[in-house]
Amino acid sequence: MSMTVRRLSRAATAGLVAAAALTAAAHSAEAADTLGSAAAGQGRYFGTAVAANHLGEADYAATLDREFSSVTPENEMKWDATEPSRGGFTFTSADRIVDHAQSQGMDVRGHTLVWHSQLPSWVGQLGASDLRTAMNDHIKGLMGHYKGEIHSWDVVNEAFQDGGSGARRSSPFQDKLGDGFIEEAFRTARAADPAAKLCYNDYNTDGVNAKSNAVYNMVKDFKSRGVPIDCVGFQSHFNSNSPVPSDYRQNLQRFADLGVDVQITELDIEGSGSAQAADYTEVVEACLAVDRCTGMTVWGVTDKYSWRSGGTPLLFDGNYDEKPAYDAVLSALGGSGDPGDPDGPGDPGDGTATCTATYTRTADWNSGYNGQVTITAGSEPISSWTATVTLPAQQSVSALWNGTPSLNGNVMTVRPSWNGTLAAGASTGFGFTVAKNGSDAAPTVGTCTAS
Ligand code: G2I
Repeated sequence: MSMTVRRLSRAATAGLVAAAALTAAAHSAEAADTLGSAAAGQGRYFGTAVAANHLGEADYAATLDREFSSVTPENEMKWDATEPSRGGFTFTSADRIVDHAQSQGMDVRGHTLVWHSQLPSWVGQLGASDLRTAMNDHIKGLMGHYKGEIHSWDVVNEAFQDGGSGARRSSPFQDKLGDGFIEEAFRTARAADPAAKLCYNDYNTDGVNAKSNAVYNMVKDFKSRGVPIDCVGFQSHFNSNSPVPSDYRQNLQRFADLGVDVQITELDIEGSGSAQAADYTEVVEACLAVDRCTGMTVWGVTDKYSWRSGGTPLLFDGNYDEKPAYDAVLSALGGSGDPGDPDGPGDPGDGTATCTATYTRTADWNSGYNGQVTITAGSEPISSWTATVTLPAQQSVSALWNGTPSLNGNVMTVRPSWNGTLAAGASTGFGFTVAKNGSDAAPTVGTCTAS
């Protein structure tokens, strides 16, 4: 009973907030975009993980409320938090997040129903038949409490092993119930809340590899047998050991082609400055390039509360200031920044447009070689760039592509052809073929200038 009352009052509140937001938007056509509004313009949500115990911090709540359109409780919906003893459900912290989100008109992602980690010890002590019942009861209890209030649930999280085997990870569920536990969890989940999208979620599945192949085969099998699955979550925790894979978009697309939505569920990228911004741009562009990529969630609001302490992997620094990565994401989403913010995107001509140019030899043969210059925008979007390439005296250029060259002796000044406009941190490049004429020396690339 009390659940129904809660739900009705939540729906009513959300409706009022949405109406207020529309009015505000109508009156402030010149206001800066936010991550949420820019993503909405692309038909996507832009979310963040949230911890209930930070909601009382004014800057945290203000940043959350301003920027994001979806929230995922970072820990509060996990099994240890919601059913610490068998049948003893507690939703206090999770309710706090859901109530907060709804009061701001944000959607909620549910994370997570069945996972080997953050599992109370009583679960691991059950025999197979009891465990099966407990798993289904947990799904019904948790999903039932939030029925109709969660846009997507991570039904099963991280059930596959890392490494090349593509095997299932050992867990009480896998070890006692066998491979069928995943399918059973999805069937139970569908019945518990038919309105929620049901996702399988994992990490190190972001590119094409043995682990993602195993998940892919499972999803394909589920779709062919009518097991209810709607989406696959790609956690996307990146750093220098685990960079954004070059086949990220292709991997998202192949899952989408199976007939499921894909979502970027726990995005964070260690690093800083323009390199981090460029990586974020790549991720956002990959999602936008895949029709069924319905939204992105970063794994936290601010660097200071990230689980990767020290890795500064998020979009806001510890003072809640927007990082270059923020500008890059906003810009990649097609949003424009605050005209009063000198470091925001959409401020061309503010004198801070920068770029870098790096050279690599991409092909080599006896009499010639191909060179490639990569142009990367700094922390501001740019609308044009200029790079110079000085060739060793004997050499001459016989072809150039993706740029407009003008030659002065052996100095070649290259400007964009079609590729002048770059988001903050984004890259393009031009290539050229050189006749060596007896000299194998490398050309020198001068400073890149941008406007
Ligand atoms: O590990 C990163 C993520 C990988 N994918 C699944 C996610 O659920 C997972 O999130 C992290 C949270 O960000 C951390 O906050 O999951 C961790 C646990 O596996 C969370 O850390 C735990 C700490 O280990 C506990 O000591 C702490 O009590 O957070 C708990 C609540 O603050």
